[in-house]
Amino acid sequence: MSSVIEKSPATRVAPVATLAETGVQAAAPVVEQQQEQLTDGFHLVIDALKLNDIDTIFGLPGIPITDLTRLAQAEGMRVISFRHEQNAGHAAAAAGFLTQKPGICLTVSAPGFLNGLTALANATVNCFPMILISGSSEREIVDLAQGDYEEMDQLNAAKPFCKAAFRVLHAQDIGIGIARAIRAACSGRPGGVYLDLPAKLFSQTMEAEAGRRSLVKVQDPAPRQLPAPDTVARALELLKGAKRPLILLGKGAAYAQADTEIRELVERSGIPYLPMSMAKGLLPDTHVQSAAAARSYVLAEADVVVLVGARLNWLLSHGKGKTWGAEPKKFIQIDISPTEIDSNVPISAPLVGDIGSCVSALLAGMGSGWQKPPAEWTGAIAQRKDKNLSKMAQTLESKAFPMNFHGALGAIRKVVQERPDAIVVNEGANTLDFARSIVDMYEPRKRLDVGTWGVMGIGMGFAVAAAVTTGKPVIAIEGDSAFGFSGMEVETICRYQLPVCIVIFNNNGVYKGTDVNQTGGADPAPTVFVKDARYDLMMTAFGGHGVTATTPDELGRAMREAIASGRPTLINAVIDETAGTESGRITNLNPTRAATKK
Ligand code: FYN
Ligand code: ADP
Repeated sequence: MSSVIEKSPATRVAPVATLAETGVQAAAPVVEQQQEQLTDGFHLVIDALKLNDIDTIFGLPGIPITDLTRLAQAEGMRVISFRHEQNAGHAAAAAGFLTQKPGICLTVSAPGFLNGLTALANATVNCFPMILISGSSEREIVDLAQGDYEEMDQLNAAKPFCKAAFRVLHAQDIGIGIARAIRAACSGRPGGVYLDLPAKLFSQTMEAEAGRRSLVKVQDPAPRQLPAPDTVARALELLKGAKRPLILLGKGAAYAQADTEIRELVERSGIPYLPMSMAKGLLPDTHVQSAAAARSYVLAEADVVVLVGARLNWLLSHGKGKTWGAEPKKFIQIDISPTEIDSNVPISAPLVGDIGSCVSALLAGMGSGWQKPPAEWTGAIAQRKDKNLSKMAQTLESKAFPMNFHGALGAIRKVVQERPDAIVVNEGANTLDFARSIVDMYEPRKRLDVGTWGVMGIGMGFAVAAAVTTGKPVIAIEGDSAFGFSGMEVETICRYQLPVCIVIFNNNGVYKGTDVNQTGGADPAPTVFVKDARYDLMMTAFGGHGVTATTPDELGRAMREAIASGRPTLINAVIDETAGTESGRITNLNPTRAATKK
C-alpha cells in the first residue's frame, strides 16, 4: 500500500550528543519503540480505488472530503475539481460510458450530494457506470434527527435513483464497500451507484497490513453473459424469413465496445441499420447500409427489427403507433437486462446477454451463405435516403445572414469530417435535433448527448470527461439555453487547459429570441435571453480564447484554429433569432394549450 501513515511513538530515539558537544552528560539512549504502521479511512478509500485501476475523481472539495481530494492528488490520482457537483457527476457518468470503468463523482454532504443526484439518476437511466461518493453526517445524530451539520439520510435519499446504494461505517469495510459499488455499477445493465461515507470514517485508523488485506480487487466486474443457444436459433430463424429486416443500434451497442462484431453483423447480413444518436459512428454515418436518412420509412415498413442495446422507449415511440406503420412488427431484442424484454411491446425473439456475446453467437449461427435482404427493400430505402440527403445538402450551403442552424451546422459537419477523432458533445433543442441528423459521425463513442432523458446541462461535464479520458479534441455543440446549465465550468475547462471547443448557438432564447411578454409589461418573455449576449467573453474572462462567428466560414475557421491550438475556446455563433421551433423535433410533447383568452 502506497499510503501508509506512521504512528509517531510516545518516545523516540534521541540522537545521543557527546559531552564535548553539549557540555552536559548525555541522557541514556531511549530504546526505540517499534514504529507501528497505520493507515486510515482517507488512505483506504484512495488505495481501494487505485487497486481497481480507477485513476480519476471528478468532484468538488468541501466538508468532509476536502482532505480526501488533496490526498488523492498527492497519491497520484487525477482530481478534476468542478464548480457544481451536477457537472462533476455528468463527467463521471460520461467517463463511465467511454471507459466501461465506473466514473467517480465525489461530493460533500447533503446539498453537494443532492447536486450530484441528478447526474446519478441520469447515469442510471442511461446505463452509464458511475459511483457517486458523498461524505455524510454522523449516523447516530442523523438517526435521532438531532440536527447535525448538513444532516440528511443520504443513503435512503439516493436509493430510488440508482442501481445500488451502500454505506460504510468502519475502516476495515472500505475495501469491500468500494468493491461492491464497482461491481454494482458495471455488472449486468450498467448504472449509477451511491456510496455513503460518514465524516468520522475518514479519520478512523487501523494497522496498515490489515488495511492492505481488507482491500478487494474486483475480478471481472462485468462478466460476459452468453445467450442460450435455443434463443440464438429462434432469432436467426425469424431473421431468415424477413423480407424487410432492420437493425436498430442503441447506445448500449456503443457502450458494449463490440464494434467489430456489430459491424460484421451489419455487413455480413446486408441488413440496413438505424443508429440511435449515441450509437452513431459504430459504422460511419456515410455507410451505404445506414438508413438514418430514411428513418420514418424504415421504422414504418420494416417487418423484422433487431434491437441491439436499444430500448423501445419514448425515443422509439414505444414500438407502436403510426411511427411503426400499420403492419405488425416482429422484434428480436438483444439486451443484457432480461426485464427490458416486452417492456413496451411483445418481443418475438429475446436474446438476453451481453451484446458482444449475443452478436458473436448470431454471427456463428449465420455462417457464410447468409441471404441478403431483397433488393426492393434496400432499393426503396436508397431512394428515400437520396431524396432526404439531397434536400439536406441544399440547406447546408445556406449563406443566410444572420446564420441559421443549417448554415452553422454545415460548417461544423465539415470540421468533424476532417477530425473524425474529435468527440462531439451535443445538447439543446433545435441545436440538438438539427445537429443529430446533420453532423455525421465516423467512429464509435464519439458522440455524447442528452440521452434517454433529454437532459439539459450535460454539456460541460461531458466535455470535461471526454477531454480528460481521451485527450482528444472535444467539440461541444451547445444551444444557448443548454449551455446556461453548466456554463460556469468554462473556468474548469480553462483551469485544466482542456482541448474543448464550445460552439454556442446564440439565437437569444430557449427556442428562439422573439417571444414577447403577452401583457406588454416590462419583464421579458420567459423564453428569451439578453439579446446578442457575448458568451465568448466568459471564456476570455478565464484566459481561454473567445470569439464571435457570424458566418459559416468564420465559424469553420475558428473551430479549426481551436482544434489546432488545443486551447479552450468558446465560439459565440450568432444565429438568426427567428430560426428554430419550440422544443425542436419533439414539439409534439408540449401539451396543446386551449385557445388563449382574447
Ligand atoms: C436523418 N435524416 C436525414 C439525415 N439523418 N436527412 C438527411 N440527411 C441525414 N444525414 C432525416 C430522417 O430520415 C428524418 O426524416 C429526419 O431527418 C429526422 O431524423 P432524426 O432526427 O434522426 O429523427 P427524429 O424523427 O427526430 O427522431 C425522433 C427522436 C429524436 C425522438 C428519436 O427527435 C430525438 O432523439 N429527440 C431527442 C429530443 C431531446 O431529447 N431533446 C431534448 C429537449 S430538452 P424522415 O425520415 O423523413 O422523417 C428541451 O427542449
Ligand atoms: P438508445 O437510447 O440509444 O436506444 P438505450 O439507452 O435506450 O439506448 O438502451 C440501452 C440498452 O442497452 C439498455 O436496455 C441496456 O440494458 C442495454 N445494454 C447496455 N450495455 C449492454 C451490454 N454490454 N450488452 C447488452 N445490453 C446492454
